[in-house]
Amino acid sequence: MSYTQTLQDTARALVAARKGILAADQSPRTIDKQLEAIGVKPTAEMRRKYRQLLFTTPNIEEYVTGVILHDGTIRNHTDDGTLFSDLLIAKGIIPIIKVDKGTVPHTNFSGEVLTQGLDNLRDRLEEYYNMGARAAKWRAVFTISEHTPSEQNILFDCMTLSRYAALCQEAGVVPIVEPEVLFSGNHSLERAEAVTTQVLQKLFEQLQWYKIDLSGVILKSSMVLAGSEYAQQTPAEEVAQATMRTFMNSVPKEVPSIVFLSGGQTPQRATENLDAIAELEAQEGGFPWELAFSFSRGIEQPVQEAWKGKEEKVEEAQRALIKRLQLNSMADQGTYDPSME
Ligand code: 5MM
Repeated sequence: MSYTQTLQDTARALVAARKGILAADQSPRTIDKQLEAIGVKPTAEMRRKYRQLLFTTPNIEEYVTGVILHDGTIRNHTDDGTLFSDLLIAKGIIPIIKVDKGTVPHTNFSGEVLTQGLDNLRDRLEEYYNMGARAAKWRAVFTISEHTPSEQNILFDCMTLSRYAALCQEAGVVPIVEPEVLFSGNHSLERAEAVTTQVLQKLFEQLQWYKIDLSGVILKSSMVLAGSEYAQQTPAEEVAQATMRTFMNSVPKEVPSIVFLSGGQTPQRATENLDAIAELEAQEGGFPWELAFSFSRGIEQPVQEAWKGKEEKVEEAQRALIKRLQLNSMADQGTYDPSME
């Protein structure tokens, strides 16, 4: 690969209007569970076939600016021997590499996890850059309960995200920082907003303290909504208001863009909430950041259900992918309607 871009160019390119980022970076453990759920025996070959189905979808580049890949996937090939990263670049899609190594229990803090993966990260980023990656992703995970997240958990993960961001920028790679506040739980909307605000304020305090260039960072965030087990589920308009209020209270304007994870919401609900955010943006006359989708389950669930590992269903699954991307593209502009489902 021989293309280069500045951090700011890459960050801008990743949130082009009407497009989003496909998060196809499930770890082998997660994708295997997803394959088993659709009746497919989980093997390295079926994981490869599934990613090939996604990345060879005709016209995917009309809706997708970047694809997040796991280490195993960026090294993988199509049937004709083309590296997945080269295939994406040829379509004008930026390969993004997930560089965290997942979570481990936070010793002395029951129910909490820390994200690991800083070992050898400088060398790994250099290798990924040479493979065409121009952005990376690191996900920290926060669980809301009566006693969590603890201040210690938030601080440690935000410091780690800052170190990751510094190494990325040094390597010419845009850090996508993903502090995911989990949707699962029985917390209220107010609690979700308070926790997300606390996490984001600490994150940006740490990023600035470690001298990260915020103009070359993308935030990947949860939407702010009551927990999945909470009796009163949050309507889309309230999700939009709470989410944007949270960002206004915590995300500096120098950050060029914010992308959303779907977090276990149904694909339709994630799209409806994205649409409500875009409608609010139009009413308010704009927000300081470009906003876009970066869903995994919210895009891929219908694709997996259509495919079920069957060769003869590949085209149908690709149509399901394009449909979900089109709906999210419309939601990104505030022109989605549930009747389009
Ligand atoms: C694809 O899921 C990513 C992480 O997977 P592992 O847990 O297997 O490491 C995840 O980081 C993803 O990129 C984002 O969180 C968005 O995923 P959802 O499904 O929430 O949109």
